[in-house]
Amino acid sequence: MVNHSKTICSLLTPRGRGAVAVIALHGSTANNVLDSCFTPANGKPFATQSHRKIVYGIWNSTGEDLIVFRRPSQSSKLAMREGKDPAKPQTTSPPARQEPRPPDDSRRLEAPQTPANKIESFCFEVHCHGGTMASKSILEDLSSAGIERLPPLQFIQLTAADSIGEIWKSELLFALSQASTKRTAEILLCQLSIGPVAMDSIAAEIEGNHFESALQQIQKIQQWAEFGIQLTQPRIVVFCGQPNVGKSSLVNSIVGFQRAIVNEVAGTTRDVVSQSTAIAGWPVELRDTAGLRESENIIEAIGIQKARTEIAAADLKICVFDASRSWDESDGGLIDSINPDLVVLNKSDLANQSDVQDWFGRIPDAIVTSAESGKGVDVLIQQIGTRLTPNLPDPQQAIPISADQAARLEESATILSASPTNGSQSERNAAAAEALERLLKRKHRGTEITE
Ligand SMILES: Nc1nc2c(ncn2[C@@H]2O[C@H](COP(=O)(O)OP(=O)(O)OP(=O)(O)O)[C@@H](O)[C@H]2O)c(=O)[nH]1
Ligand SMILES: [Mg+2]
Repeated sequence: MVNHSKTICSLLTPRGRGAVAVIALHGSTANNVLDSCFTPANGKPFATQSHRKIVYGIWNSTGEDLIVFRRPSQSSKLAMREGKDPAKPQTTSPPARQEPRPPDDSRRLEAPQTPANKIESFCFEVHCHGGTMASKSILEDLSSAGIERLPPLQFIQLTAADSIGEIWKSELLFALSQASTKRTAEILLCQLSIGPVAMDSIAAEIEGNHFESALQQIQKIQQWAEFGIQLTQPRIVVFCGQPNVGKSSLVNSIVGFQRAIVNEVAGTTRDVVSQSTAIAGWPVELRDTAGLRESENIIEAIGIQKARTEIAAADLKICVFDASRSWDESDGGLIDSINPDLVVLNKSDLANQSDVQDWFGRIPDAIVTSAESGKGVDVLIQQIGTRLTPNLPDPQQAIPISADQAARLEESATILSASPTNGSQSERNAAAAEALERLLKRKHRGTEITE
């Protein structure tokens, strides 16, 4: 387990070039490191720069003009809510009188608010040029100064306020920054105003020992796990079938360029050829595979084995046939062994009407295409989109957006449902605390942060 008693940083903007790159720093030494790496135009050390102030200056090692923004840390946010500027020295007030504690069983369960693994200290964002070199140089300087670099999601989770809603929100923001299509970005943006509220409501129900109600709310969200995960993880669509039926040609036709080699020689595709794309606004990875047949050729046999592995793990299996030849018994065997989600009758431009009718008699919902002319490819694309997302959630429905969130809901629900309704108050409090822990994922973050 890593002990982050030191300051951490992360590149928050997604990979690749952009207009601006954002590097966040968090920890007790962040101000000192910035003082040594950056010269602010206003000449003030960072510990005395106001919160939410944009500080213009020069990054010393590269000479780049950039800005640094001081974000309030969680303890600062609390102070600001109370009307104090945490950057300014505060007059100390006498300690509040301690109320006597009620006996254990009658005490209202408190959600764990400030765990030992949080960083409570300086929090900055460096906004520099969006090219890869600018952020790389800054990150190298920070690393030389002893700041540990973390992946963005881990950084965001560790530095988020320690409420379930805030952590949920930080994960949504991260997912939004990684969204690869407009449709998924719109859904994630909408979730920002729904998910955290829903999670806070669940937490309140658990804290109030209303396990039944919390469970119902969790289960409603869990129903959309598969849908939500596909917003951040591309669905895998596998094209399979006998050799030379036009699998690679169809994949090329869908993505709009010659991704896979196409040739009249049967057995052209050997390895699995993947291509990311979007279908109906959903991120999708198309996988073209080797034609399925018995082969003596060792390389081709390995390719066929890989194809079978891909078929077994696919989210959507598309079995392609050559409609220009007659149906035979082996086609039925192939369909039985693959159990495809969609069947495509390709090479329709070469097929005669009676052959096509015969295929249709056996597979009535097959899609007829010609990769050569493009006919029917739009129907195939539309069918893939429909099959991948048969149901859409209500726009106001909170959804888990990652396998990790879905797993946390599941774990929490398991604890709540195992808690006996007639258990003692302290047992129910313990179950509630455990259920909240699971939602927060504090135990599972694998990283301990201390001041
Ligand atoms: N006329 C016609 N030819 C096609 C069509 N689709 C593919 N072809 C041709 O059929 C041959 C095989 O196409 P591929 O896309 O390589 O077929 P494949 O299923 O990927 O073949 P393997 O990789 O060997 O398994 C090529 O010569 C293509 O040009 C089609 O719809 N109509
Ligand atoms: Mg091929």
